[in-house]
Amino acid sequence: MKNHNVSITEAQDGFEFEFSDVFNVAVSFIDRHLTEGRSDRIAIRTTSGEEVTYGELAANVNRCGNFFKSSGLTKGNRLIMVVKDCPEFFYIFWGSIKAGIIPIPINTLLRAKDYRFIIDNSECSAVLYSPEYKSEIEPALKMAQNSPALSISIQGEEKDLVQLIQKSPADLEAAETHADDECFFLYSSGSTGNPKGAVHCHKDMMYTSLNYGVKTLGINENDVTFSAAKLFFAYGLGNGMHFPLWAGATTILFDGRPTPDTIFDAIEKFKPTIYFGVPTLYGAQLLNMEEKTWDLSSIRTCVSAGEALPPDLFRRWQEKTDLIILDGIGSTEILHIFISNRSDDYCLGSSGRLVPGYQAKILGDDNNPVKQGDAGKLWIKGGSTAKCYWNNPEKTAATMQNEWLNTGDTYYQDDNGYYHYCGRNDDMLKVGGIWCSPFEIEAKLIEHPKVLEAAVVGAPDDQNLIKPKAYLVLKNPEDQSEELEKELLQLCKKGLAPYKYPRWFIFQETLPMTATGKIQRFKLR
Ligand code: 3UK
Repeated sequence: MKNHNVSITEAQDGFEFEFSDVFNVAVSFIDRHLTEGRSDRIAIRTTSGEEVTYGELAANVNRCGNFFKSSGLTKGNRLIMVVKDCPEFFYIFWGSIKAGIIPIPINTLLRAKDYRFIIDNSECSAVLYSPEYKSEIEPALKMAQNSPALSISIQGEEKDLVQLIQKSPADLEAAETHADDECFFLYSSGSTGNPKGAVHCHKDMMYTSLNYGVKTLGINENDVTFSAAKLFFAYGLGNGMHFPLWAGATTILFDGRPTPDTIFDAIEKFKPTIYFGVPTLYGAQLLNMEEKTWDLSSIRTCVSAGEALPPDLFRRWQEKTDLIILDGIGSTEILHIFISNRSDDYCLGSSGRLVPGYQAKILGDDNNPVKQGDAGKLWIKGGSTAKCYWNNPEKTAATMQNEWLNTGDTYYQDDNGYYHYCGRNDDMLKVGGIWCSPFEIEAKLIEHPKVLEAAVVGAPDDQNLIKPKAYLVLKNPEDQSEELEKELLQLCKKGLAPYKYPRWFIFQETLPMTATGKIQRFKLR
C-alpha cells in the first residue's frame, strides 16, 4: 500500500506541506483518525438524533467508494451531489475522493435549468440527490445532452444509500492520486452568467483547515462546530466538514431551513463551541432575541462570512450575548476565508488581516498597486486557490493570472493593516465622480432601530447623475412613514460624507437574496 504521507511544518507566514508522490487527501481526513485512536469518538451528530463515530464514518466512506467502483465509475469521473446536510453527504463526498472520483456538491436550491447546465458543463457520470430535489433533477436530466450512467435518489422506499452500500466491502485502498490532482469542484453562481466550476485539488482543504481552521480559529478535537451555512456552499463545507474532520472534532448537521428559531433551538440542544452564520441571519437572530431568550453559553466563537458584517450588528450581538463575531472574507475559488478577524485581534467594520498562507494586493484602474489607504481591486494568492474553472478557459483567463486570483471585490487597507470591504467591483457607485461604497451606506441605515435590512444601489437623478438609492426592509412594516424617512436621512447626513446620503427610500418586504444569503444588488438596479 502507498503511504499517502504529508509532512507539515509551520512557518511564520503559514504552513508548509511536503506531500509524498502518491497522496489521497481522504487518508488524512478520514483514515488518520483510526490510526490516531479516534474510532469511537463522535464525528457527526444530526439534529434528528443520529450519531456517527469516526469508525463508522470510515467504514461507510469505504463502502460508498466500493459501491461507486462496482457501479462502473472510474478515476477522474465526476459525480454531482445535490444532497442536503446529512451523514450520507460525508459518505458520498469522501467515498468518491477515496476512489479517485471527483464529487461536485451543488446548491440544493437551484432550478432544473441550472442543474441541466452543470450536468452538461461538468460532463459528470453520476448524479446523486436527496429525494426532496427530485422534481428539479429529473427534468434537468431529461433536458441535458450528457446522460450520466448513474442517477440515484439517495433516500426513499426503494433505494436507501446506506442500505445500497451495505453489501459493499468496508475496506478500500485509496486511489493513487497526487496532492495537486483534481479532487472536487464547487460551482459558484456569479451575479450574472452561468455558474463556473472551481476546480479544487487534494491539497486545498488541508491548506484551509490548517491556516484558517487551526491557526486562525484554533479548532481542536474538543470543539463542536455548527454552521448555519449548508455544506454545498464552500463556507459551510469548511465549517461543517473540513475543519471538524481535520481536527477530529464533532460537527452538528441540520437539514432544515435555517431560521432564528431552528438555529437557536439546535444551539441549545447540541451545544456547539463554534457557530458559523451569515450577516442577514445574525440580524434576524437579534430580532428574535428581543422576544425570546436562548442559552448560548456553549459557544466560544461566532463567525460571519458571505457578506460584510455591519458594525452595528457586531455591537448589538456583543451587547446581547457577550460574544464577538469574527468577520472574514472567503470565496469559492479560494475555498475558504483568506482575510479574517481573530478573537485577540479584530477591528470592527473590517474583514481583519490576512490569514497565514495568503498574500493580497490592491490594484488601481491602471493595474498598479494603490497607495495604502486607497481603495482598489483586491487580488489574492494562496495555496488553496482553484486551479481553473472547469471547461471555461475565458473565465479562467479573466480571473486567474500567474497564481493570483481577482476576487472581484473593492477593498482598502488601513494604516494598521486591517482590510476594509467597500463593495463588489460592479456594485460600487460613483457619486459626483467619487467612488462610493454601498456597504458603508447600508451599515449606517441599519443603525436605525426600525431597520432590519438595507441595500443601496446607484440610480440616475433628474439630471441623469448617479445617486445612492436605498431599499429597506423594516422590522415592522407598519413603521413606514415620512417621519421615518426624515430620521433616516438625518442619520445618513450626520454620519456619512455629504454626497453619500440616499436620495430615495424604497420600502419592501424582502430583498432579493442568493441561496447563500447575499443581497443581489444588481436586481435592484
Ligand atoms: C463576498 C464578503 C465582504 C465577496 C465564502 C467564506 O462567500 C463565500 O464565497 P462565494 O464564492 O462569494 C465570494 C464573495 O462574497 N464576501 C464573502 N465574505 C465576505 N464580502 N465581507 C465578507 N466577510 O464579494 C467575495 O468575493 O459565495 C465565504 C468562506 C468560503 C466562501 N466560499
